Amino acid sequence: MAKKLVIIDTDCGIDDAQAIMMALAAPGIKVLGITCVFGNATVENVCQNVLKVLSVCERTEIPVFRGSAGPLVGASYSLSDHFGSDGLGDVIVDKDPQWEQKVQGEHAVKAMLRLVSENKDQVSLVALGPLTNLALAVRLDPLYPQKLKDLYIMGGNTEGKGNVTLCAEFNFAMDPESAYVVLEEFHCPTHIASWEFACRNGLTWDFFDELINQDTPAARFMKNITSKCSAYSQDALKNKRDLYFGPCFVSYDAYAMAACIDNSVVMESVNCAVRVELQGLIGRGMMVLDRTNELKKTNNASVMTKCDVVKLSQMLIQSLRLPCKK
Ligand SMILES: [Ca+2]
Repeated sequence: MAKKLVIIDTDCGIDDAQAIMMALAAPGIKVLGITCVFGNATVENVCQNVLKVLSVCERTEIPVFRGSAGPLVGASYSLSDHFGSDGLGDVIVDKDPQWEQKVQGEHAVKAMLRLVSENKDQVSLVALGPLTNLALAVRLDPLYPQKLKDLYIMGGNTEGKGNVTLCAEFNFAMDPESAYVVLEEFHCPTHIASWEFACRNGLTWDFFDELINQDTPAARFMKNITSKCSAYSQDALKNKRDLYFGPCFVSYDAYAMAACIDNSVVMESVNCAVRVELQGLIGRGMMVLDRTNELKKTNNASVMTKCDVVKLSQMLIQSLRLPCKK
């Protein structure tokens, strides 16, 4: 069977690392390239993080491209230290001094355009960070979205619950204009794993312990990068997620990746137009669902609402059994 072709656009924090490993472990997936964007860390750190993940999984043949270092407009918010200042929990001591030579010379946005032109209608794009690279891609080639097979986004919110601001989810809040451009102009099948969707389909901390205590290089790596990270400290009072949804283990980006690998992991979704609020004192960056077609938009998105958590758990377990021969 032909493999599904995937480009991963990432701001490689810990959950991105998990999602990338999920793609690497999936027998039906071929990763054409990984494009980097600022977000959980600087784009330079993100590139290093992706290279590190590929090295742990022994998949260094996959090309890595450096992309946008900041949002389209202004400086939206300072970089998050949710996953540590380097994005991977500030525990990696053996940083690769040669990392820059291992990043491709081609810019991430150009690579996104080229890889899709070479494989028209066959590529699934999985966006796990701020959407800056995607917005630039559609500016350079307005027909770019039509050349994609489909688009999977981790980002946005459906209930007005924010995690970095009162009403906005991190990836959209970091670059609201880019999120707006993508939701308006990517007229391809679009699947969104929102923040609330991930939180409402969280897993137990017992499962997390089982996941990271597997005896494999990838699991040991995941155990190491989560070991000193407050996001994995199980302290119920630490963040808004636990306040709103109760304590649970949530690997955000894994939800979008799981849906791309096997769409049956999505048990229910809402199909409607979506838009990002760009103004407002407290609403900037918030995603709005247009269930009654007030906006008269011609493109809809499939907004995930219910996840098959058993299937997701199996995919997560499998993803940390790397490296393996495909
Ligand atoms: Ca991410």
